[in-house]
Formats: sequence, structure tokens, C-alpha cells
Amino acid sequence: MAKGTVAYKIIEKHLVSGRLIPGEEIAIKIDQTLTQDATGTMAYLQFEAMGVDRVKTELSVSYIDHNMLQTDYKNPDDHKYLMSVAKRYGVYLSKPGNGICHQVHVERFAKPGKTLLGSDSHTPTSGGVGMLAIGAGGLDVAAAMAGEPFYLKMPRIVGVKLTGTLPPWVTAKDIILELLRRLTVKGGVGKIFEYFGEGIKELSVPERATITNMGAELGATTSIFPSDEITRAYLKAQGREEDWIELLPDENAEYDEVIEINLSELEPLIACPHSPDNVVPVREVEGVKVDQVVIGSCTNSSFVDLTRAGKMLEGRRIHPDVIFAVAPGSKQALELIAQEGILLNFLKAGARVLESACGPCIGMGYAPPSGGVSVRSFNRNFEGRSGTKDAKVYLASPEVCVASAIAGEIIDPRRLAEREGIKWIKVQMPERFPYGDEAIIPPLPEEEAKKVEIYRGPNIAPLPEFDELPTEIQGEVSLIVGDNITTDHIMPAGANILPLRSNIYAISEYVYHYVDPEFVSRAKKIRDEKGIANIIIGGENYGQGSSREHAALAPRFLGVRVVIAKSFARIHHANLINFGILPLEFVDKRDYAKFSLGDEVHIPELIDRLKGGKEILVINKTTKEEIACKYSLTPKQVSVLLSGGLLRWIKNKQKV
Ligand code: MIC
Ligand code: SF4
Repeated sequence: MAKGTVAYKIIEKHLVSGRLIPGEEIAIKIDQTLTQDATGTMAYLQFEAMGVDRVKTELSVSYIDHNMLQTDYKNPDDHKYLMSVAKRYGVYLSKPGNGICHQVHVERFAKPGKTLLGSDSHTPTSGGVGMLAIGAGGLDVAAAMAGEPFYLKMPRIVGVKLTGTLPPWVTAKDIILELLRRLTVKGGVGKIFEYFGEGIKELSVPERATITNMGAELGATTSIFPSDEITRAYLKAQGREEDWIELLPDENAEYDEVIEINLSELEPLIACPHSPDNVVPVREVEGVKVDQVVIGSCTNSSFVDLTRAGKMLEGRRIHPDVIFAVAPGSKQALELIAQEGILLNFLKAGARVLESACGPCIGMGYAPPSGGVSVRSFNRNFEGRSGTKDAKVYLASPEVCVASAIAGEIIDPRRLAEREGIKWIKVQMPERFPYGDEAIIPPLPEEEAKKVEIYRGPNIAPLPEFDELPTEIQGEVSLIVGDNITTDHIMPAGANILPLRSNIYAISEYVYHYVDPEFVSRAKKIRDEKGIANIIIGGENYGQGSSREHAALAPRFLGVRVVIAKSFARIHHANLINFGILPLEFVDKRDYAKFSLGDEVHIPELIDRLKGGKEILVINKTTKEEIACKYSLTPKQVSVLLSGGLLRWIKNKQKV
């Protein structure tokens, strides 16, 4: 039952309903929320539709860090909308350039023992200070801002016991890559990873945050470290010692499962294209020629990462064939490396310095050349995500990145260090960070806030209205996809598409754009000419990756009412339900093969069966076969689906 673990204690304290038994539905109170611009515009449009006067959380922050290109009015319109909404509703606003949401949140807002719900899948980064931080769709976050609890299935709490000590040149990134190697991108579904053991005593807060950040790639609900003296020293250096509480697991805490990693046995690792779990020791891919190297993202761009990377570059040059960039995770981290003279090392080495934002991670402004190799300190390397479809992206620690940038090819940093006489350093935490809050705008007092007018430029489109779930569904199979489909496949990012996040009519034109460019016209035909539902057939782990609800909202807009898959990723599963799309699973996974594109489908007695908790029969009218499907829906999710989505569900509730 995992009593006495850190995660259990926080959940118990925030429990609104349900029993703490793995798999059962629970609801927890949310203390803080976080949004970023790419998901935030939609989240706030939905929040506005809920008709609440001011956010009801202890603290909510709106970050602008994703869509930073300002080549026309679209992103600036979004930014201005977000700034006015923050003012109107009592939300902190972190301006563009202030840093990546997760990095800044750890530095300035995250609190041990509290809960955080963020409209971004890497929200668990704040678990590095002992906070229960969960990623969700924007609509769930909007609901939390309106005072609703967050519903989830009680996860299993897995203890990750770290023993031994990290050898030189082996880092926090290698710990999480090792877990990904062992457990794969779906190994964490329905689980919380809680780190404990002697090994954690060596890890600073930013290093812990690297690990909890990339727990998202395991598909985990969240990851968490205890809050100990290391956390206290960090918060003190951030001028926030009063936010600290001690939060340790009890002596006799029992995890649902324990995984052990002996740090002394680890070596530098690297995730090869095109999945974060495609992990091998760096020495196995040594010699691969490199075109581009980037240090940054919410995973590895803290002061600690930048300092180590910068020290390695001292007195050295980037290889002539390599373009190297660094994107500090926050203005604070940038200020600090400027203060300490480390920034100069990057400049003297011939680096390109990018602004503190997501940038290259989602193909915004720094893509690899055609067929190129890019080595990055990031967390995701899905095909095409970098902006270049045939690029090969490798993920590793900043140390591996810098070593490869110097050598011009992938190289184990230990080998380069030996060759070039580079020393491994332990980074000292500063006693006081430059807080760097100049670009954070605190909320206005309530009376003043009420007078604020919300700015809506032409890029802000109104929300579409969706209807209730019909009693039965007539439909057509309009797409069949394989295993591990990511939200990047469903709703791609990139410089042309991201600016459309606040305009569902425009962005819907890009659904499954790179997988099947015909999908959108086919779906519209089924929706408009035939007047029936679109049905998608998927494989295992459907919808892994980001929290972007546009991957559910846009398909819903195109008329998708049902996705039948072998299994689903957690956040996407919840997003489908939030927008009234029914996620069904095959009882017998082999039935996946019983569908072809264009098959006509009938799902009778839908509502009765959902209400009665009975299996759902999907009739393939073309082949005349009946396929049994199950679903994993909590009572609340059934009721949300019946209402046609969460927004209608909340509005119905408000009417009562
Ligand atoms: C990502 O890393 O894919 C993103 C962009 O941060 C997303 C959110 C989004 O799609 O806007 C995430 O991981 O949730
Ligand atoms: Fe930004 Fe990339 Fe982190 Fe997503 S994973 S929040 S895009 S840096």
C-alpha cells in the first residue's frame, strides 16, 4: 500500500475522495498550477468559459517559453492574450525570455509537500524538491484553477533505491537513461517513481530535477525525491527557506515495488534515434559524425549543467564541422554563468547562445540539416520533432554533448578527457542565487484585477462547442496506426503549426500531417458528407509523449468519436475523455488486425453499456465481425464522456 512513502504522505494530505488503493479513482486538491503558452492559450480560453472570477489555487503561474518566434502577429497575439488573462485572474506571469517553465518553477515557486498540476508533461520536474507535480491536459489544469480537484487513478508507488556513488563523467542524466533502458517508454504507466537510498545524498536539486523531468519519458504519473537538507540549502540559496519542510519516507515505508540502481556501476549512456528508451553506452556509438550539438531544454540546462559544460570548454574550440548552441534554462541560470565568467567560455569556444526557452526542443528556430546528426541534452528525440524529418537526434548528458562537439563525433567524455587532459569538477552550489525575478509579473489585487480588459488579437479563436455522446455510434475507420504513436505524430509542433494553438479551426488542418497527409480531408468527408463518426485504430501506448490536448481536441473537431487501441498513454487517455472521445481497448489484442481502412463500424447500446460497466461490442459491418472492447474509465470519466467532455460536465455541475 506504500504507506509512509513521501508520495503517499502528500496524496493522503490532499485527498478529497477515494481510497489509496492502486488503480482506484482518487481526487486530490491542487495547490499550484503551471501553464506554458503552447498549451496555455487553450487552457485559459477554457478557464474563461468556466466563469470563475479569480483562480482558486494558492498559486498559479503562466509561462511564455515555447512559441517564441515572432515572425508575424500570431505568437505575439498569444503572448499579449496570456499577459492580460494573468492580470485579470490573479495569475503570476513569467515573460518570454525568463526561462523554461519547469526550470523557473523549481527555482522560484516549487514547494516540498505541495501539489502542482501543469499543462505540460514535464511538470514532474518540480518533484526534484519533494513536490507532487503532475502533468495534465490544459482543460484539467483550467479546472484546477477553478477550484476543482484533480482526478486520477491511485498510482503504484515504485521505490528507486540509489546505492553507491556516481563515477566521474557519469551524471544524473545517466541514471534516468538507465531506467529508460530497463523499463522502456511505457514502463512507468500508472506509477510514481520515488527515489531513496544513500545515493540521493550526492545529488543536488537541479540534478534531481533532471531525473524527475525525464521520468515523463517512462510514461510515469510523476517522480519525486524526498525533501532533505540538500533541498533546504537550495531553497535557502533561492531566498525561500521558509518554503522548506522536511519530507522523508518513514523508516518502515513499503514501496509497491523496488528497483535498485548501483550508481558506481553506471557509465555514460546515450539514447539513439528515435526514442528516449533506445539507450546504449556511449562507447557503442562512438565515431558517429556530428553536425549539431545543443545544450538546453527543461532536462539539462540548470546552472550545474551549464557550469560543467562551460568548464569543459575552457580554452577549447568547437570542432569546425559542428554547430554548437547553448540555451540556458532560465534567466537566473544565464545570469549566474555570466557572473561566474562561464558564459565567456562558451563564447570563446565558438558557441551560439540561444535565448532561455524551449527553442530547438520543439523545432522552433534551430533545426538540424537534412539527414543530420544532432546530439542534445534534451528529453525527446521522436522522429521529426526537431523540425527536420530525416534528422537523427541523440540524447545524452551535457558532458557527452560537449565532448562530442569538441571531437566532431560522438565520444565517451572519459576518453576525450583522458586525451585532452580535461578534469572532472564537482559543481559547488552558490550560497545565494541571483533571484532574477525581474521578468515575473505578480498578480494584481482583486479589485484592480476585475477592471482588466482581456486582449484578443485575431489569432485567438473562440472555442468550438461539442455535443453529447450519442446512444449508439455509426462510423468509419479513417486511420490505422501502429505502436507507440506519439502526440507529435498526432498533432505535430514546429514553427508553422505551433502558432495555431489558440485557433482550433486552423490547427486541425495538421492532424496526422506527417503520418498521413490525406487524413484530414478523409476525416472531413466522413464528418460532413457521410455525417458519421471517424474511428481511429491504434496499437500499444497510443498517445505517448506530450500533454498537448490539441492531439485530442483537433481530432474531435474533425469528427473522431472513438479510438480503439491496444493500450493508451495516461495523459492522452485523459485528454481524449476530456474532449468527449471514447478510448476503447481490445479485449484480445489480436483483434487489431480485424480492421481495415474504410471499414464501416457500428457501436450499439453505447451509453447503456458504459453506465452498466459492460464490455462494448464493436461491429465491423464491412467484415461482419463483432469485436469485444473494454475500457478503463473511472465513474467520473464515464460521466464526463456522457456529457460530451469536461467543459460541458463542469458547466452542467455549475447549473445544479
Ligand atoms: C513537449 O515537450 O512536447 C511540449 C511542447 O512541452 C508539450 C506540451 C505541448 O505540446 O505544448 C508537453 O510535453 O506536454
Ligand atoms: Fe520545452 Fe522541450 Fe521541456 Fe517540452 S520538453 S517543456 S518543449 S524544453
